[in-house]
Amino acid sequence: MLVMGILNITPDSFADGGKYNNFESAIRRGQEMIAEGVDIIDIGGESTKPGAERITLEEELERVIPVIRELSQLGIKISIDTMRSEVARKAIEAGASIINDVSGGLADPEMLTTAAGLELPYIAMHWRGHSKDMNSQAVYKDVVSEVIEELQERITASLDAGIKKDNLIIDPGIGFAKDADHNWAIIDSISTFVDLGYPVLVGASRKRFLGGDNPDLREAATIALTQRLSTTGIWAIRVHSVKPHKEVMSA
Ligand code: PMM
Repeated sequence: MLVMGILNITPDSFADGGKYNNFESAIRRGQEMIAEGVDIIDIGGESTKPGAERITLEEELERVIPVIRELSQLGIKISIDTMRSEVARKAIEAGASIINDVSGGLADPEMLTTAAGLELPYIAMHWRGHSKDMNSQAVYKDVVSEVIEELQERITASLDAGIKKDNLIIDPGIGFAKDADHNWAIIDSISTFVDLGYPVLVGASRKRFLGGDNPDLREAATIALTQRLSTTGIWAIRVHSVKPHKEVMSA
């Protein structure tokens, strides 16, 4: 199982907002993660926490591109966490090699064809709408089968747009239009997602359902979850801290 380290260059992400909000601190954090053995660094400029407002394209590019350019020179694999095809394209030019789209192609009609044209891995996450109103969309009769069904639609759309099967990665979207019970139901059934035949990424790190109002206090639960997921056949976890996850995986 690979470890994808989170680098949010945002003033307001729920767990690390503001910590790496300038070029120097972002590069320092990237270097730290590399020293700790991270496999992929996921760089994002737009917060997707519940209720977050969108930022402009220009703002997103200004935040992520210089950091991608610098860190990619250190030889680390970089994914760009964006819903915008233009950001994806420029991030790839700057040195990123994976597109991580939390909207699974739903936010930008150009995203899937852009990803297909770039011929690089594309992560399609389960998503029901922008952060501003996603909590009201956390309504399911059977969360696992509905998320699987909606992800299947994104898989079909991705393949139809020309993304190669070997380049497609799926993510159940923990915390996106899902309450705590929904998240736990998905985690309990993660093998159903693995059985779809695509690499599975899980991003649960420090999210609210892991307990407590202070995201830093959710770290112990995140590490325990990594240990649990490490035997399920998923491809990667997306986490804020790297070393403790590496350690618990090899314990
Ligand atoms: N979660 C967040 C942002 N990007 N990408 C993927 N693929 N999966 C996730 O679960 C995911 C993501 C929000 O969390 P953050 O604010 O800690 O980055």
